[in-house]
Amino acid sequence: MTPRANALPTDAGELYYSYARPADGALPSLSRQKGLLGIITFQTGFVGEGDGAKPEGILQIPLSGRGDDLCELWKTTQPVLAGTFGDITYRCSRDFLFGSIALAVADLPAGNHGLIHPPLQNAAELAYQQIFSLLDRHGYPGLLRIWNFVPDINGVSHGLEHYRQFNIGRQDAFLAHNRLPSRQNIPAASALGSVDGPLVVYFLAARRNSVAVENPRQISAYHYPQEYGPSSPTFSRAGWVDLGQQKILFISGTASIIGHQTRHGGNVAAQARESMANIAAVVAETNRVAAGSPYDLNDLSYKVYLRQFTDLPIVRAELDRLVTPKAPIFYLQADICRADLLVEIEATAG
Ligand code: 3EB
Repeated sequence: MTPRANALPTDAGELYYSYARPADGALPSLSRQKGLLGIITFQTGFVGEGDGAKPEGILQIPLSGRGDDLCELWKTTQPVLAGTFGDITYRCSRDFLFGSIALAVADLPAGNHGLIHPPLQNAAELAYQQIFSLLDRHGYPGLLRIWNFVPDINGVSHGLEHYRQFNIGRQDAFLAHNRLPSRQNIPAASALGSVDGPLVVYFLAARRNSVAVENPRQISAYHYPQEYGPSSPTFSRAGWVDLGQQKILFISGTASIIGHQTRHGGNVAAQARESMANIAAVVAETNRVAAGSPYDLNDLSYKVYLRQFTDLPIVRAELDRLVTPKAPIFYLQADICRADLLVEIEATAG
């Protein structure tokens, strides 16, 4: 039997994620476990060992530090090798690659025309160019999921908001690597604001593409009109991947947007409900297009990013009404890519 186009071999390694709260000082030992692809911590402060070294495999995202003291772990069942490629640090198994890149954001001359690109455009283009070069070089073309942390995301320089600068550079890199003609090449993503520091991007890739899923209640982000910036954001609403025994659903950061417009400005409870209605629509769409057992909201693990961390009780009350208490929900403070958005929710199942 010939394998389906999006299926990995049936003996493919499996991919596991979890949100864990390591005991004080236990993070370094977690980073030494077998099959570890990556650990992400969102806490500020020291995560190293006695000698001051930060253990390999731990990525620290420069957020405000307000939020659940959890880390995100990605593991596989296969042996893992570590490497670097340009500014990227990665770990890979036969079937998967987890990587991260942190690029200082500076006014640098870009391209060979002596033009100065806005700093976040520059950094995004360089980061994504390096990511695609690595994936092409090592044969993991399927970018399954990507998380973007843009410093001062709603700040403005060179007359353009940092997020809008970022979108230009990101789209240019997709175009340069010929990744836009097929909409199946567009990954699920989240984009949040970090405190001042580098642009940080982390990602999961595989030997094959996931199936991109869009949301019928929303215009595809890559078709947003120019009122949101000169280049549209390059991400899909979700990606579903068939690994043989295992199927994984990655739902992108999801906000209170209908069509292309923000809804419920200033009302975080209504924004949380609308975001969950969008996630429910993406789940329904996945169930329609993907050949697997149907998902529902109770099958998902969630990460919730709040612009104002004091909104936590309001948002938690909304989610607790919609999702089983057994579902892992991880709350973090971060700025959101549109200045009028108060909450963004991402979800994963598998
Ligand atoms: C939106 O739907 C909300 O630019 O990669 C969510 C997830 C959002 C990913 C991105 C942006 C991104 O437009 C914002």
